[in-house]
Amino acid sequence: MDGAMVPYDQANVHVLTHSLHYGLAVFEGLRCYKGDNGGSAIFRAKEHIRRLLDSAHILEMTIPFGQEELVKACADVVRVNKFDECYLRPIAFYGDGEMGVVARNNKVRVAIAAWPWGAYLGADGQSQGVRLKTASFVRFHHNSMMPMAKTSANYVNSALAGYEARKNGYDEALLLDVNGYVAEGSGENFFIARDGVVYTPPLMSCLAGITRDSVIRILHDQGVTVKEQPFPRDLVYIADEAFMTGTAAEVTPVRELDDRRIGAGKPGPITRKVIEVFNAALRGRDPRYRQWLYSL
Ligand code: PPE
Repeated sequence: MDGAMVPYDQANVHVLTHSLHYGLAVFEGLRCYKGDNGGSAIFRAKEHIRRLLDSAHILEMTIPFGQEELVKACADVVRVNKFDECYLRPIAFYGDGEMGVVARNNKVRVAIAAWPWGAYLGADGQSQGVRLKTASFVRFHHNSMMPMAKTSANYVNSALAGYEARKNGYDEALLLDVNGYVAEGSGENFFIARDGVVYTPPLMSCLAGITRDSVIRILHDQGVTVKEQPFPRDLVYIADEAFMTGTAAEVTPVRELDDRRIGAGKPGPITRKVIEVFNAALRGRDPRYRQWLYSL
């Protein structure tokens, strides 16, 4: 925290922490995996920290550490906790001092936490596929919030949609953009496959997911055509396959949207192949993707 290693009980902030009140914080989520060779590695650490710095740039927030220092700090946090697998959460936020929405002189604080985190959408969901509901809340336009920045404030929209879906008995929400096209899940990017072609929404109204990028690369390497283009919810209803991607969710198959079964209602061949190659990449089994691993 702020450059020093501190025990959990001392990693505290004041209740007047500016970002707690106004949501001006940027964060990341990374996973560290134990490789087949016995050593652990953080998946695409540099890319995640780059996105953290990009998110801060969008907010005009100056993080007092560089990319290399932050990547190294992530590795240190895993090491001192003696984890071989975990989730990592770097966050940068304005500390206490001045109050008021536009106060900008408070110190920018940076913390990195780590904890073990299992299947984000449940173990059954990860193996059998999850059930989604189209959210009544629309994913915000780039001129009201900044979907490309991973800001804490953006997650109010995600939480509203995510709670709504779960309260109604679904596993997760699918949010549409202001034009009515599919945007993303509350914490995941979204893909469908139809007739062997994979579609995912372009980088409009959604986060530039690092898992999304990894999966697109994997699909290209498998010779599968990936089209980054807008599509509506009814194309999802008639898709052969669907899946969500995210650091927490990894690659999670989707078996239903709005009570319509997608394809055979179970993980399809393209989804299963992506999961297989992705898992091999995470654990250092596939030499093509070794440069994605930051070894501890
Ligand atoms: N969209 C959103 C809105 C999102 O929050 C995430 C990650 C993604 C897409 C996928 O991005 P990436 O992780 O780079 O592939 N969501 C994070 C937060 C989850 C949470 O509940 O906290 C995550 O997966 O770490």
